[in-house]
Amino acid sequence: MTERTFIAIKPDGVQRGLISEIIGRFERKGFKLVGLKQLIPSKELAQKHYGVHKDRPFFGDLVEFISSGPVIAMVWEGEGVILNARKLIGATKPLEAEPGTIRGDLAIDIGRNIIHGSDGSETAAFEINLWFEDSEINEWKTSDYKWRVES
Ligand code: D4T
Repeated sequence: MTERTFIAIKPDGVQRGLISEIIGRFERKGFKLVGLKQLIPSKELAQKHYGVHKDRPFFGDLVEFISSGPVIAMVWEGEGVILNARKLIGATKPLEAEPGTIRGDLAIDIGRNIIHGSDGSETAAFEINLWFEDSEINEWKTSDYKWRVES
């Protein structure tokens, strides 16, 4: 099923110069970028985004970290993109993430795990709506679509 997911390169990924490396993996897989912007998230946005973790001991540090510098916020579209993006990203703890995944290849620490991806369809809808206006998301077709998806 064609669906959309919210992906964010966190401040550590941006500072470490990993934007093109990360975006390239999603592009090469064949997913389509339909929304992209750089912003320094407000504390309020970070708190809403991580609202499910508000009672966890790491919540304060997490909000502080996410709002500490520029983030690349993106919406990616494609067949099964929500679950597949989580596979490309790898486990939350980078030392447990398999080699070949983004976190498995590029990160060490859970508090500096460089990328976020929505974990299900409801979360994806909530997060896309939280980070993007409808007018910031583009409907388009790649010219080589038929070489990626039989249709
Ligand atoms: P995100 O949401 O950032 O893509 O991460 P995950 O979906 O893979 O993992 P999560 O929601 O369980 O954690 C959110 C975020 O909090 C940080 N974190 C998490 C942390 O700093 N310490 C911790 O003990 C946990 C569990 C890392 C990711």
